[in-house]
Amino acid sequence: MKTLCAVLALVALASAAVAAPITTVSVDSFSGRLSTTWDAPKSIDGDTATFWYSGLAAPAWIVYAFDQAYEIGDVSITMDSGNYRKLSIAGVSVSTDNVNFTHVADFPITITDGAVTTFNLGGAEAQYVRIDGLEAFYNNWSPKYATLTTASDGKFAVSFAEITFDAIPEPATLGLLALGAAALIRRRR
Ligand SMILES: [Ca+2]
Repeated sequence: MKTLCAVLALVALASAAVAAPITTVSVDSFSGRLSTTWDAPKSIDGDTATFWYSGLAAPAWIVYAFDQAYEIGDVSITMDSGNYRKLSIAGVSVSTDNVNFTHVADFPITITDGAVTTFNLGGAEAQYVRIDGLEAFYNNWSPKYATLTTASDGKFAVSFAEITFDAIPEPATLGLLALGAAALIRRRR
């Protein structure tokens, strides 16, 4: 019974540790700059009413930087409301030196006003995460999805309101938690 309790305690601790929001995120660089109203840091200001708009300058891309390298789990993108060009496919790459980027995957993004899309990077190590706008939804003339190569007006642009990143705790952290749990269990005996 005590062993079962110990195992359950460890599982609970490990589960609780999975969601670890990275709060030290900054915009390292980005494409386009149509207006400071839609500047790139607006995508990490915690306000879903403000958004980054890449401007009419293909390709549309943005790089986020953390204070150190993390193993990245969930990434969530919140769509802006009312804008007529929205990111609908995000190409995601990671880097530890901001020079060599490794492509992780392309993720479809829900473009409904205010929609939150969460995808998982599977623990990819990154101090820098690059988002490439591969497809945008346009609803100014006739609604359509356009890619860099299919945009008929040659003015490809994307936008989104917020992005957040979660870190997967390192094994060392989990080890410390396990030691703490073991110590607690021992004290109770
Ligand atoms: Ca915002």
